[in-house]
Amino acid sequence: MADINYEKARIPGEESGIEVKYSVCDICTPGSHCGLTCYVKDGKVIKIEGTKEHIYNKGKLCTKGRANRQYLYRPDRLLTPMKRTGKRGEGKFEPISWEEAIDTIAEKMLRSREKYGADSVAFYSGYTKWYRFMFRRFAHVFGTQNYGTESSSCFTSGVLAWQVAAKSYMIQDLANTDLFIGWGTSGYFSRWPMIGGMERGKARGMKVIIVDPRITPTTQRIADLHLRPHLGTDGALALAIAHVLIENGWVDKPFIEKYVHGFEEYAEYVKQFTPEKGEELTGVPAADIIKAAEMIHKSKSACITESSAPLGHHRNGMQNYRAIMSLLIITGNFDRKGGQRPQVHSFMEADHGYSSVSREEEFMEERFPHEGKPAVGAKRFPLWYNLKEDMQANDLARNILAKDEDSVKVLFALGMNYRMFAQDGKYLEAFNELDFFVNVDLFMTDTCKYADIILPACTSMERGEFKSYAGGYVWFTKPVVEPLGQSKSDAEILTLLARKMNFDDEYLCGGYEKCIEYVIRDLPYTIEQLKAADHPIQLPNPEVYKWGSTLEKGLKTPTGKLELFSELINSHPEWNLDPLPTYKPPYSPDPEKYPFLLCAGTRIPNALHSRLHDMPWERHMLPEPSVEMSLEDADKYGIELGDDVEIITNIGSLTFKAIPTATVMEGEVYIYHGYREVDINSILDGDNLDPYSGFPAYRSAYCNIRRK
Ligand SMILES: Nc1nc2c(c(=O)[nH]1)N[C@H]1C(S)=C(S)[C@@H](COP(=O)(O)OP(=O)(O)OC[C@H]3O[C@@H](n4cnc5c(=O)[nH]c(N)nc54)[C@H](O)[C@@H]3O)O[C@H]1N2
Ligand SMILES: Nc1nc2c(c(=O)[nH]1)N[C@H]1C(S)=C(S)[C@@H](COP(=O)(O)OP(=O)(O)OC[C@H]3O[C@@H](n4cnc5c(=O)[nH]c(N)nc54)[C@H](O)[C@@H]3O)O[C@H]1N2
Ligand SMILES: [Mo]
Repeated sequence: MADINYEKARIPGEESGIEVKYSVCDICTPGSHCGLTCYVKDGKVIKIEGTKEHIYNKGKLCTKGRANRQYLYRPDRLLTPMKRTGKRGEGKFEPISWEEAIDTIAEKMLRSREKYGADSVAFYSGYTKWYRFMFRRFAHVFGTQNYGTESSSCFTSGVLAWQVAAKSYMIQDLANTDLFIGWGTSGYFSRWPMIGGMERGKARGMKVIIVDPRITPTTQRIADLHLRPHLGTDGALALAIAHVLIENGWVDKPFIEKYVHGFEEYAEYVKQFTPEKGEELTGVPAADIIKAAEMIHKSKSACITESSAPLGHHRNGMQNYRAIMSLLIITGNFDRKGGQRPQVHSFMEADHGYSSVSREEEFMEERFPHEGKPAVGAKRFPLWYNLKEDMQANDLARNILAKDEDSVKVLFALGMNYRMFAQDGKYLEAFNELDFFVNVDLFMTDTCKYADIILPACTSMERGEFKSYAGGYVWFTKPVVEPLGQSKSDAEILTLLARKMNFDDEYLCGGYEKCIEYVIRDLPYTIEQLKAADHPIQLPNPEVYKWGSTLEKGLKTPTGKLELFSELINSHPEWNLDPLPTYKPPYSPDPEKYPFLLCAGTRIPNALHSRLHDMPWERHMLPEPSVEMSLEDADKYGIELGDDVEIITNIGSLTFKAIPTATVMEGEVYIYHGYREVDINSILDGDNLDPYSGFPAYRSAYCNIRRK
């Protein structure tokens, strides 16, 4: 039975005119781009399925991926370049030719560079990542450090936390560990492939601790121990667990002596975080804090999930992250099988078995304008700038509205969605101050309505791109249909502009494939060979990481050791940041007025940020912007399912439909973001940012609730 090729059986005969072609879904993040089997007739995709032969999804697709055909043919797809004819935000545009669009954009950018300097132009990318290696270099060749992305709010906080400690980014070794700590993990909704790893781990006897204020399918089906701290109190929980580990001598002393810097200071600081104090600060019972420490002690190895959002989206997010990761450092679970191991932070090659040096990173760094003015946000978030050297996009609206000599005047964006920012109304105000604004998107979004020129991008099904997957799998996709209307891939748009502006860069002027050749030059395959395949192919000898090799080579931190006490931070007293992973509770503007903790953004299966709310298949699963709250609070306030509930913050108020649920703790409310009609980010405080990372406190904002 296993050998039957069902796909063949499903395909109607040749005379039907239906062709089967293969692509990828790029609705979520690279590395998790699932294979799509597209049935194409008369140049149109008529049906989509998950590709059975694809190494990553093996025939499956999630609720979002299933809707790729609706995504491709959404009625508001942009089909031509357009220029604004009405007021900003009004939505009045007229079509123009590509030639006029590229000429105008190049001229405006060059003129601004000449008049005010290259840093008066900023380049921004929304969630999409496949072109970013080109885009970053593009900004640098233009001459500005002002390149920033949605990663100003996603994932990077954890990367920075590890960089402070180890100078390299680390991820969990889920496949080999004895104890997996899912710290803010609900993979069934946000990262289903990770759930596979957790289920396989359970089957071989791996133990699981999940740290999540809510009850989720993961806490119910997978956790051996479920810890429920209040939102944003994770740092205190980690320090209390560390207290128990140190008090009992459950730490790896030889490892600490050899590899760790600052243990004495850290141990001294941690003394105050007794289990009882931990309970008081987090709500997690002292007995469970002790139990978690015992589980870590009894396991031969332990690792902690890297978190892109739930740990970073707090004013104290990065310090909490550091406190959590310190648990691995003091127990020696670093660069050890089953613990945490180094990984190159790359969108296309990390850990994919063919490069020990990141060519992608090299490609992006090569042209960095070191002599240029420091990027937007450098002064306000110096640690971010020191480690990342990008614009911190959460500072962009402030920068523009300041209207001084440092202000950005021209903004060129690929897929910008202003609603991703806290207090996003400031971004609209800022757009109004710009001399010139270009946005490139698939759809006519509300952000596009503020642009002077809009350019139409195309989806993954209409372009070819290089893909790689863990285990040494590589591929170059082919378009399954022609780009709709006059739309073009983002990479092609960058190439057109690079040529128009006479960039002295053979790669950017040469186009996407030329850039990819640079990145994959160590591969034994050419792009043509990769294109000839229908599915990712495995490299003959994928590289396998040698455990301990990073420690052996020596870390690139100031002391060459794992730093619990950061000498980088210590050497910059003017930053006003703490060298130790100290704890501060989430910030409330007024605890009496705003007694509820608000978490805005915890993932739902049928949406990805702003992308899918406008698609019927996805929208019908949760038609109205809603707020989840505890049954106790619903009772107290007389609120029932479907009632209108007003959410009030220090910035404003909005009305959502109530979903009382037993999964949420008393005193907390949960809302998903990205809706056009009721946008939670419009009432979150845009200055409530983490001073270490610049991340907004989307998940420990404070509010009040009122039944309407
Ligand atoms: N309240 C709250 N806010 C949050 C978060 C949260 O948890 N809570 N999460 C934060 C996080 S982690 C993230 S990652 C961000 C997400 O940040 P966003 O960047 O807002 O993500 P999206 O809405 O998915 O995509 C942005 C735009 O890209 C367009 N797009 C899609 N594909 C392409 C393409 O191929 N080319 C081009 N040019 N455009 C394309 C989409 O149509 C959309 O308009 O939001 C952040 N904001
Ligand atoms: N369906 C869907 N999938 C997505 C996305 C999407 O929008 N929709 N977005 C993608 C992106 S950009 C990202 S960044 C990832 C995020 O992916 P994850 O990090 O997995 O996502 P979340 O669902 O935001 O958070 C996971 C769990 O953390 C809990 N949590 C929230 N706040 C806290 C806290 O303060 N402490 C602790 N310990 N737990 C907390 C939540 O209750 C939730 O159950 O998801 C990706 N996948
Ligand atoms: Mo994200």
